[in-house]
Amino acid sequence: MKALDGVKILDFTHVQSGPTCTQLLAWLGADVIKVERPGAGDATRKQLVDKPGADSLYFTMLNHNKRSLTLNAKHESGRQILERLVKTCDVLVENFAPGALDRMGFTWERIQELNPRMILASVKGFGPGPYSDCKVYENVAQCAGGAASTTGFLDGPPLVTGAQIGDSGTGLHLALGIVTALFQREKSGRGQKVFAPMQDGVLNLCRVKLRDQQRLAAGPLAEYSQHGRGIAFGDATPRSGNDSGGGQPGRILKCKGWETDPNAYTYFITQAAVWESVCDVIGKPEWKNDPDYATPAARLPRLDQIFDAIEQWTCTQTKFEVMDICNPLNIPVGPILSMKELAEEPSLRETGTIVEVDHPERGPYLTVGCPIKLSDSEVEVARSPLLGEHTAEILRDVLGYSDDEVVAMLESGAV
Ligand code: CAO
Repeated sequence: MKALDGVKILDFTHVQSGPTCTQLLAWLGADVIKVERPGAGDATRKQLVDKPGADSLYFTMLNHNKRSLTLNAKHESGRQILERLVKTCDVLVENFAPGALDRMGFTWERIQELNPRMILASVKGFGPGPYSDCKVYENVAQCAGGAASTTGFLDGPPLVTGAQIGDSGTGLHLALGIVTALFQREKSGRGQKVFAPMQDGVLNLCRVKLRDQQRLAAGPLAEYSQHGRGIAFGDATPRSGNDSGGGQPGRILKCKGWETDPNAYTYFITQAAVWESVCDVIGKPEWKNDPDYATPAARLPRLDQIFDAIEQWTCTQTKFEVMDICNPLNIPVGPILSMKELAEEPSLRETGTIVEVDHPERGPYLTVGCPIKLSDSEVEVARSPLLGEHTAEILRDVLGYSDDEVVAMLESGAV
């Protein structure tokens, strides 16, 4: 048994934000029926193609454990099939451009008429306001949600991050909204709308930067490196390079081999509680009792000097040796791991976080499995569906059409 066994999801999502959400629900046991345009399908099937003719990794890695139904929502019979799916399913998830679902004839009012228990879950770029009509992709959301203005170095331009906080981050927010609405429906008997705007999701993940925005009114942000460098703060939360986001100063520092290996670095946090151990490890025992270094407040204006000294030591060790030496002393450090290292990490394979999947068109490939582990709802990662692979099966088994009706629909171009 899986946590979401019996929950039927009508999955009208495409690209990344919506598919991340429905993939997660599928892993947790929901029956996810992905609706795609006949002949074309989700645009990502043919984006960033690495094996000609095969579905791309972009698509396969976001659509595991789903079934694919091709259906032309603008064809009269296609619309009728969709209506039956709305009546049968528990949740409709979509991330079309604003207004597209309404233009298909599926307004919230119509959906409620068809199925008052239906949960309608949507991702859009923005919530109500000046930009609500805009189409939005990942990096636009990172920029509009406050991530880009607070990422990067002080003397450089705003930066987007590799973590897809706009798309996958919003997909996670949406998934939580959906299971919460399912939980509420148990008591209320009614469906509801669940809405996760990407700007809001990114801003939620940048919460600490809005914290700092307000702290600016009380004076300079002493834990930011620019403070120690005597650089004045402006009126908005600045970019802070690799400074740690909390009250314990940290930086990315070079390790042995950095001259040739772009990832020979470690993150190093000078947590106050273990300062004396840090002094011993880096060969600066005299700093333990020196009033310029002994307290966190005294150290804040000297962070450049302190991290230079720590880096002189980290440069003598590999990033893994730094980890081995510091961990037993409770000094928080973390190696900068490349995607190659993560892909090859045995412990991630063992926990199902990195999974090898076989695919009929492309052969075996690696993917990221479910990052949330439930002790009573085990996840088996199954390959993504081929375009329309389950069309006939869904029409027959989920909607109860006869074989003849299925053939007629296939011939009409509705599916
Ligand atoms: N049958 C018939 N028509 C279909 C269909 C189907 N099965 N599936 C999609 N369509 C139609 C839609 O109805 C829409 O038609 P109209 O505009 O004529 O009403 C059309 O296909 C295009 O849909 P779209 O506007 O959503 O797609 P797009 O490629 O132009 O835009 C995107 C993509 C992602 C920018 C936009 O969908 C969007 O802003 N979504 C919300 C935010 C979001 O999720 N962004 C993250 C995406 S990942 O980076």
